[in-house]
Amino acid sequence: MKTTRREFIKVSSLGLGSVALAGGGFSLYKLFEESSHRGLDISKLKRYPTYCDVCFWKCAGWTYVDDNNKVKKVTGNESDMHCRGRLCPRGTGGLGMYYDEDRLKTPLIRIKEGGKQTFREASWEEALDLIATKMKEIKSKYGAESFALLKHGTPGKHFEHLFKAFGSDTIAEPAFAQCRGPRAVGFKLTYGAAVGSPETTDIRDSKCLVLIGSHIGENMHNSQVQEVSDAIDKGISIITVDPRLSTIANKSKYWLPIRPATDMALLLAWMHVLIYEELYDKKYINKHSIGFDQLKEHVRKFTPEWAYPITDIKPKLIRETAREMAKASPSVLVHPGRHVTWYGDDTQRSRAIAILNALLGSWGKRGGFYFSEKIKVPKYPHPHYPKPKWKAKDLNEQFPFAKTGITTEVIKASVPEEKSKYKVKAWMVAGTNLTQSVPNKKMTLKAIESLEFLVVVDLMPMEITGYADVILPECSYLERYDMIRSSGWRTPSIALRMPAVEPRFDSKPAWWMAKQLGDRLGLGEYFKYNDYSEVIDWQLKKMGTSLEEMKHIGVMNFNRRGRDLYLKEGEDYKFKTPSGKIELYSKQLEKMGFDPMPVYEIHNKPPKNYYRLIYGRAPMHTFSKTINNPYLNDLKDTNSLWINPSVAKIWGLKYGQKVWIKNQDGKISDFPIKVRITERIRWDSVYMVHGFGHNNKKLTRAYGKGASDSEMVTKVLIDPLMGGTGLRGNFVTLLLENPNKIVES
Ligand SMILES: Nc1nc2c(c(=O)[nH]1)N[C@H]1C(S)=C(S)[C@@H](COP(=O)(O)OP(=O)(O)OC[C@H]3O[C@@H](n4cnc5c(=O)[nH]c(N)nc54)[C@H](O)[C@@H]3O)O[C@H]1N2
Ligand SMILES: Nc1nc2c(c(=O)[nH]1)N[C@H]1C(S)=C(S)[C@@H](COP(=O)(O)OP(=O)(O)OC[C@H]3O[C@@H](n4cnc5c(=O)[nH]c(N)nc54)[C@H](O)[C@@H]3O)O[C@H]1N2
Ligand code: SF4
Ligand SMILES: [Mo]
Repeated sequence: MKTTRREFIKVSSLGLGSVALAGGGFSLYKLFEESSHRGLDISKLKRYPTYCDVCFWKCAGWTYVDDNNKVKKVTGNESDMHCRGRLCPRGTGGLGMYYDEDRLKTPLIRIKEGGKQTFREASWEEALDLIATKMKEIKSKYGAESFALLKHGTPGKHFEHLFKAFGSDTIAEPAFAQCRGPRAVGFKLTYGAAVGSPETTDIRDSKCLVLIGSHIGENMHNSQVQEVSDAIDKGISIITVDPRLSTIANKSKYWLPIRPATDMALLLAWMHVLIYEELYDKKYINKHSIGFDQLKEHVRKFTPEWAYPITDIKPKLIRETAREMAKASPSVLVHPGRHVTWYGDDTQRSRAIAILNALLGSWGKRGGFYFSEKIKVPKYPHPHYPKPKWKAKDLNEQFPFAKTGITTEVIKASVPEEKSKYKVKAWMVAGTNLTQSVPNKKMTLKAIESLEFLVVVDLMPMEITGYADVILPECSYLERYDMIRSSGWRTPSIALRMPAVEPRFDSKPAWWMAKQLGDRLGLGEYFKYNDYSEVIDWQLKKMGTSLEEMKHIGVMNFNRRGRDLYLKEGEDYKFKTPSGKIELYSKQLEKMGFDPMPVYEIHNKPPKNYYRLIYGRAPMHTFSKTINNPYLNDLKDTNSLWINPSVAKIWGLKYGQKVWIKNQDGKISDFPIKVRITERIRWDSVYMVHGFGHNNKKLTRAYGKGASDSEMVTKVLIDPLMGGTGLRGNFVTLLLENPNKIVES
């Protein structure tokens, strides 16, 4: 690996330089892919199909291995629509997940030694026996339901099967209430359908793309970035609304540096212009929607002049951008965003985005939103799951539109003093670093303290593993089979992930752990296979292919069998809403006592000397999980705090100076963060990339590098519709001296 690593360092400095020059992840992308291929003759290598696990876009690719079974590189699969033959910088750096020497190497069990707690190495037999015993014990004491599964990604899916067989559907993941839940609910309420993942956004053929915060290019979802890049070449007009000049804002025709937390006012003003200037798609609205008259009345007073003092966006610019969208209609996309849990009124903001798209006639239209199609993977036979007495979603009673588990509600149900309908006593955590990804860490730690048992399945010694009773080391995605990836897309497609090499150390795949536990719990009927490849082969044969064939091609694309990609001229279409129409006015919301049409809510402003903490992605990292990756860490090993020059002047800050941050509740960052003084951020906000500031020393590259935005999120703005946890209601001030030192002296 030595030579590859040396080459990587060279590449990384090159890549970073180019980002600085071109101001964006778009160029980094190309460079990274090209340079990582340099000097390696792949024709001599064996290759195995996989789909990437560095983020959840799941790009299909190939893992290349030499004659000594050394993994040499991962590349994109040419036939795959998620990646179109090219992995993003993170995907290319996925090798680092395999090669990271800090990886968990063996099962670990917490013990007490001389009055102190520590972990000791254990055999798989011992660790699995202990977990199975605890699962049985918890089940007989409190019922299987009180053993919760908190998960994210593919490992979680295998344990989901185990938990359901065991009798627990107390299952939740941060992808809902901390990520795209409000979007799913907002679009479902309006169109009867969600935009899914990958999103059904037809960026490729769009003439105008409106991005509300969504920072594509830093948010590096592969084919989406490529489609934007192509659309830019074709002259797409982009309107970016962001308090920060993001990479994409820099490439946009319009950048609207909005005052944070006021997007709803802008959305309403845009609707006002479209309706009162009669720019909306009348035919589409008449044919497909209900509630237009109410909407028209509702937005009458929301003029651009009304929105100006709220948003800081000039009326002329609001009108001009609304006209720009109308000009492109229906090939226009107001992007629904993805991480949308911002200010607690997020489902309503998503509704506003959905309604704006309806006014532009873009749902079901080329260049707007297309109808995706997916292939169902046949279920491998197993007995019915037992019916649990209660499920995670029963903890959500006060959130009528949450149809799935909410991580924070499961956590709350684990704290004895907190009110909740049912109680949770034990957790399995798989593939989620809860203390970094779920806000209000204090509550999470309180829950953990009260648990009778905690198992963590992870690849790395992340923060969450430090709290476990038992740690199970999963092998990386390059070393394992997983479920078939079936994607809803313009055309259906499937992809295979298979091991390219044996697992390093004493790590194992999640499917194997789930089966072993199932067998120990007397649930063998649910796991009637010796190797997961048998399940995959069975499923693939039912789908008209086989494991053998998929090993050669990696990806199979199918023809569409269902409806057309777009609505035809004059087509009658029944939306899956109660009325069968696009619901501009929502009776469903009204019935439950919520605003049937989105309204603007005033959110707190920063107190004096405090700034709103906003955060986002860096193109070369995924959340907290890649910070220790040797290759990606080479590209970016710390984050910085973006501060406007006028603010820097008040504080007398110099570029690169280290500061500590303190939030409105007195929470101080564990580590200092370097200041980046830039006009690219508004004066009322500071910005940082999420995922840094690791405090587990076992992460040798990531420990103590940069600060954690998650630690600062102590105030959570809950979405009353679906329990989403708005994370952007926190304000920070700066500490120029080391506060920890002051305490010590
Ligand atoms: N490289 C990389 N790419 C990723 C990921 C990753 O970890 N790394 N994660 C993936 C996942 S799971 C998700 S959910 C997506 C998230 O990606 P997005 O949905 O694009 O992210 P957001 O966090 O919603 O948006 C961040 C942007 O919002 C701006 N912003 C902050 N406050 C406001 C505001 O009040 N109004 C407006 N208009 N803008 C505001 C910030 O300045 C920043 O530019 O990214 C995906 N892509
Ligand atoms: N403050 C703040 N909070 C956020 C966000 C934010 O931007 N700021 N973003 C939110 C969003 S959009 C999302 S989607 C969530 C993401 O939340 P998470 O998915 O929890 O993200 P990570 O913190 O990266 O945790 C992933 C965990 O999976 C482990 N892992 C990696 N590979 C494997 C594997 O192969 N097997 C197993 N078993 N484990 C593995 C990693 O080591 C890590 O511990 O966070 C949300 N929370
Ligand atoms: S977008 Fe990048 S990190 Fe995500 S799956 Fe694709 S290649 Fe991997
Ligand atoms: Mo997310």
